[in-house]
Amino acid sequence: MRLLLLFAALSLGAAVAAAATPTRPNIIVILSDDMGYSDLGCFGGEIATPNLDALAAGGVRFTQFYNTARCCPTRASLLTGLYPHQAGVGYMTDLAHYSAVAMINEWYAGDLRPDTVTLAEAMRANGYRNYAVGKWHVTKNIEPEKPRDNWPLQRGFDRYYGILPGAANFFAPVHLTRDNTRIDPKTDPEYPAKDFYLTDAFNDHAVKFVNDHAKQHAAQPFFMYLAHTAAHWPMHAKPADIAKYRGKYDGGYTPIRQARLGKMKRLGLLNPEWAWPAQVGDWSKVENKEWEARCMEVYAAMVDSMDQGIGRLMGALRANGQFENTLIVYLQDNGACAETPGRNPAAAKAKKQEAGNKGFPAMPGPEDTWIAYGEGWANVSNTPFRLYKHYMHEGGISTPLIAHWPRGIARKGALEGQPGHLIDIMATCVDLAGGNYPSERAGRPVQPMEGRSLVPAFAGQPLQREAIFWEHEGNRALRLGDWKLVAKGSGGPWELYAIGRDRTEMRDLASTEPARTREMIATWNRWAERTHAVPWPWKPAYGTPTTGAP
Ligand SMILES: [Ca+2]
Repeated sequence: MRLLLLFAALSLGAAVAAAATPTRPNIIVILSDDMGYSDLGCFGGEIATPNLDALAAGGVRFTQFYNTARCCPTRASLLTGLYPHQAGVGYMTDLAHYSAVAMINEWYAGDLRPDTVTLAEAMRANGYRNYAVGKWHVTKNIEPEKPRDNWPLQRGFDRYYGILPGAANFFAPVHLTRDNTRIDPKTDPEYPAKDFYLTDAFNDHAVKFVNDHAKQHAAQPFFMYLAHTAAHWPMHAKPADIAKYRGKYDGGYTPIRQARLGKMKRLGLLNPEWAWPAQVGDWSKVENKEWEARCMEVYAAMVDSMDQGIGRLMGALRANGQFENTLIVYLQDNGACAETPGRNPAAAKAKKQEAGNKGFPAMPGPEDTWIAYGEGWANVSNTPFRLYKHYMHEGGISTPLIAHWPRGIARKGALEGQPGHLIDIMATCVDLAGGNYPSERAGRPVQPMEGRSLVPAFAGQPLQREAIFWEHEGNRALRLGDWKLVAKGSGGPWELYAIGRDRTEMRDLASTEPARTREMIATWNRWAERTHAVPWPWKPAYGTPTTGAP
């Protein structure tokens, strides 16, 4: 059976290669930031995303694709094809995040390890030219006087335009970098935008790199990594985009969530067996409803703007005759974000004194605000799942994945239900590029990639996978077939869900399936030791029982 499946996969790859001119596709991986599972129109949302919806209609949507629930580990995992701890980013890159924990070993050091190969380095080994645009966030050395060995150009990319840390002011980013040079968006002669907006700048540079490539390197296929900061806080958007959503969210959380549930049902994204938790947040008790509704208006505008720019990128590919043979993969780096910047009046006041920020209750949107959209809207964004960014429950780790490639994907508009993970992107790219995965980097052996090529799944063929694993901040999980083991907090008890019929994680079966639970815990323990997730810096130490999750 395995041989037959392997043969089927190889035949598919060969058929794809034979049909293509040039034989290998360009590949563009688009990653967005801090968005929920049902924000896109093609996943049930009310936000206008016609371009991503068109990619979905012409390609395949993976409905059970997973990230690592947080910015840094997701990027480290995506870029290396490894679990984040193996890549050296067991937690975050930003040193401020480590103030509460002991940084105990090299696997939590917060910089890509030298014994890892990035997507660009692997694609270069296959003859591709490589472009990176957007948020990097896989090195702690973001200042120009620091070592640049983990900046994009030193990790295989030929061109780069973006920000090196994890968040930025969309109108005036302070860490904007072109190739190896820090630049000021207000005085950049190469991109003299009158009304600078970061999402536009990213999409415009993606278009520029595609056009330049067509002029200068047409004989070579390209790989592009386009990592948007939309829709990560601060809620910053252009007035015309915000105006499109004015009044749309005045009814609060529940009507929008109900509308999403209805649309998801129609799209075939909800299993009728699932129950779902009650809405988080009571609109009747929201004090400043106009402010709260504006948060979501701005969030929607940020996503809308990103989609508009992706449309311009699609247009550039079409104009260059590249659209048919470019694989575009879209996914999100973690679930919706319930973090609280700008939502606490006292903290906002301190921020105002520190940085001239108007803070609460200034209306979100403009440059001089720094506000997150909050837990109520995050819960709506993640409809129908529980919890958020940071957590290993489905609201933290679930992402839409759209794969669009006219010449290589025939199942237009299909939903693909096989689970997949970020680690699979490396395996997929290497598979399509020619199969070369470097065994050494700078004379040192590199860790082999962990993932599985998604190419068979593009055609509905099975992936040869046993399990997928997670750990972040002591939150942890294991997905094995239709079962999921998950825990919240470093001392939190393990929960077990029959994820096929309960993806919303409403019925914990750990006590009724003790043997299965024990076996899955043992499997997770073996993975955690092999990939260096343990020993971990969290308290309590792993395995120490507590009376409740922190
Ligand atoms: Ca993120």
